[in-house]
Amino acid sequence: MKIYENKVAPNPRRVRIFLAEKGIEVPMEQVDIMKLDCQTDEFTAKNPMQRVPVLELDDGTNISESIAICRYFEETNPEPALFGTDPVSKAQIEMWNRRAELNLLLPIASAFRHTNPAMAELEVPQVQEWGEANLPKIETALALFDGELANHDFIAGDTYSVADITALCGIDFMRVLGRKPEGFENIVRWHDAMKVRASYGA
Ligand SMILES: N[C@@H](CCC(=O)N[C@@H](CS)C(=O)NCC(=O)O)C(=O)O
Repeated sequence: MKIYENKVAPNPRRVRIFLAEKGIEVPMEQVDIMKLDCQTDEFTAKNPMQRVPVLELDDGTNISESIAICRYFEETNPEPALFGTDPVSKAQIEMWNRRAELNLLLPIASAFRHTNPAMAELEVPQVQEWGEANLPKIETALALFDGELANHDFIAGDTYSVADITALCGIDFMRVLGRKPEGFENIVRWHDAMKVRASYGA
């Protein structure tokens, strides 16, 4: 078993933090995104989406999409449960994880990939206006998460979950836009709590 990943990219970090929370160790192989190593024939055979992370099982099965990799490890190592424990918590975590992915991480990534000249080779076509159009979407999502965190310690209620991991990796990745979570006091409080978890540095 091995995970193809990249140490500075936000999606592979979701998997690293998830594994750290579970106490699972998996060998990692770095893929140089900026050298277009996700686009080689060899890598494309593992993931036709040409993205990291990819989990390669011992029988040669390849699993990509961060959340799918996390779900695999949730099944093999159920404790601590990070996808919920009962119908309601599972649905709430799914709901908030999707919001963190689609409404927060994706606009952050799109703003970066479409506005930064260094990403032009990776994001084709690179549309500056689309990148800029994503900036207000990020603020809307931050307000949504801040409002939720006014009532709960964690993104999806009162228990740490995969939704916290996705939101954290999105919010930390705002660094590429020069944006910190300042201005949203509940997010700052939650972020401070995330930073002291042992998994934060994974
Ligand atoms: N939906 C995928 C997204 C993966 C993704 O966008 N990975 C980025 C790094 S964060 C990547 O591999 N980029 C390589 C490229 O654009 O060529 C997931 O959840 O894992």
